Amino acid sequence: MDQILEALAKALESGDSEQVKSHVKQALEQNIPAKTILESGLFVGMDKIGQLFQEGEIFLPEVLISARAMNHALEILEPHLAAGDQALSEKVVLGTVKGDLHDIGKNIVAIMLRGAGYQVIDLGTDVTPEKFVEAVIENKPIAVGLSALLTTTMLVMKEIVDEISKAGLRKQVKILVGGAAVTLQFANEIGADGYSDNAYGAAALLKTM
Ligand code: B1M
Repeated sequence: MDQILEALAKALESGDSEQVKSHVKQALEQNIPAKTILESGLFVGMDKIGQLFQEGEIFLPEVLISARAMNHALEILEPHLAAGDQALSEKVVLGTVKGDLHDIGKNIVAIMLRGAGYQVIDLGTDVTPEKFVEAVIENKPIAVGLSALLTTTMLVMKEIVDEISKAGLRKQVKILVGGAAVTLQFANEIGADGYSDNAYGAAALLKTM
């Protein structure tokens, strides 16, 4: 098991989509749980990419290529990650905030929420506060999920909470925040209802709200 996950992390690090897809399939054939493949293979590779990028060993194009390979891997893993239990009619509006293009974590959160039975309205990346407000009015979700990976863009989360309040919609929706830069303390400071540092926690937390 360790060998295949190690090979998967390495393939992701080198941005080799074909190898990544093949290793993910092999790992599933070996009955390695999807959650383990994600956490002990793909996340390990992605963390290494982040480290190399920070040290100036690799540059944005390489990061982007690995991110694409990660999204291919997620497509294969999605049916195995999402248990797809009872279909709830409740909706969740989800997006990466304005100025931020990171969507891998947000996509995993979407998979876990769908798996928990929520209907996810995924607004994508670089989503303005106005778009979040429009989506709440249009879809009447029970919750809004905000993702941000940058210390600069996490500040937009406060703008979104404020815009939702100004539109008189705050009591209608729970606001859940997450992403590498975000902390529980920050979530409390901006008046969000919940914070999770991972996608599984996000779905579980919503169930308790
Ligand atoms: Co960027 N990037 N990046 N990047 N990138 C980081 C975040 C960085 C930490 C890298 C580094 O320097 N070590 C750094 C941020 C520094 C900071 O602000 N503190 C950084 C930077 C600086 C940048 C640029 C500014 C670089 C530049 O242009 N000079 C630029 C910004 C572009 C923009 O957004 N405007 C940029 C660009 C990119 C790419 C486009 C090349 C690419 C993104 C591609 C894509 O997403 N489609 C990219 C990538 C891939 C990364 C790293 C390497 C990996 C991010 C990732 O996908 N992680 C990242 C380094 C790192 O994080 N180690 C880095 C895997 C993912 C599963 O984790 O997203 O944290 P994460 O999601 C987790 C949890 O956080 C949580 O659940 C997920 C799964 O468990 N979660 C939630 C996420 N959202 C949630 C929402 C919730 C609840 C939980 O509730 C709603």
